[in-house]
Amino acid sequence: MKSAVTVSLVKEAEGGPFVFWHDLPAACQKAADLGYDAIELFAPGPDAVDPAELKALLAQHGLNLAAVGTGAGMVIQKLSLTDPDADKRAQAIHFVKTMIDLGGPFGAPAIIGSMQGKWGGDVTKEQALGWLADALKELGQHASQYKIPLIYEPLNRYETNLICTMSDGVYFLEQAGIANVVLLADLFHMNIEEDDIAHGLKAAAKHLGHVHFVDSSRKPAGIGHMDYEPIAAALKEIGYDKYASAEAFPWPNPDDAAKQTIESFNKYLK
Ligand code: LER
Ligand code: MN
Repeated sequence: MKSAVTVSLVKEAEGGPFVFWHDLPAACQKAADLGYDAIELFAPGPDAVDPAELKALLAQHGLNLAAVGTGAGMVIQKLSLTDPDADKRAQAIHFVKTMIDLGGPFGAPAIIGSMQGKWGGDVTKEQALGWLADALKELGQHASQYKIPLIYEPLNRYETNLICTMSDGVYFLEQAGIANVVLLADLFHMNIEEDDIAHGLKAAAKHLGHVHFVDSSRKPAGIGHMDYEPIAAALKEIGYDKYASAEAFPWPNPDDAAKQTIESFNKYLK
C-alpha cells in the first residue's frame, strides 16, 4: 500500500479536512521529509497549478501525484453532476474533464465526491442516479485515454443521499454498467454509514481504488476511536495495494497531522 497526504489550494474550503494548505512547494517538502509516497491535490481548477512546475516539484522530492479532487467545482462554482438544469450538468462534466486532464499525465485519477450532488425537490432519486450513471460513464471513458480510472466516493448521509455505502456503490457501478470507475473508501464516511467497516471494504474488494485514511472524528488516524486492526486485515485480505491518503483536519496543526497519519500508516498499513 502507498501513502499520500492531502494539499488544498482552495481558499473557499478552509476549515475542511485537508492536511496541508496553500503552499504547494512547502507541502511537498514536508510530505517528502516524513516519507510519504505522494500528495493528493485539491485545487480550485485546472489552471491553479502549472503542470511543468508540478512535475518539477514532484521530481525534486521523489513524490507521486496520488489523485486530484474535483470538489472545488461544487464549493466555488456550485456545480453538480445531478443538477436539475441540463446546462449546469454539462458544465459540471466539463469541469471534471479538465481536472482529469490535469491529473492524467501524472497518472493521477480525479475524485468525484461532493460533485455527485443530491436528489430532492423536483428531482427524484431515480433521475439523479440516472444522470450520475451517465456522467460517470462519460468521465470514466474520458479518463481511459490516460490509462487511469475515475474515482467515485460514496459520502455520508449529511453530504449526499445518493450512495452512502460501499455495497450500494458496488451495486450501482455493476447494475448501471459503469466502466473504468473505482470506489473510494473514506473511513470517516464509512464510520457513519457502514455496519462494519471491514465488511464494507471487503464488499468493495475488486472495485476499490482509493482510501481516505482518517479517524472517526475526521482528525488524523490514531487520534479517534477507529479500530484499525480489522481495517488493515480487510485491506490485506483483498490485496489492496493503492493509496491510503490522509484526508483529515489539520489537527492540531498541519505538521503534526501529517506526522500522526504517517505514524499510523507505518503501524497499520505499510
Ligand atoms: C471528499 O473526499 C470528501 O470526503 C467529502 O466529504 C468532501 O465533501
Ligand atoms: Mn473523502
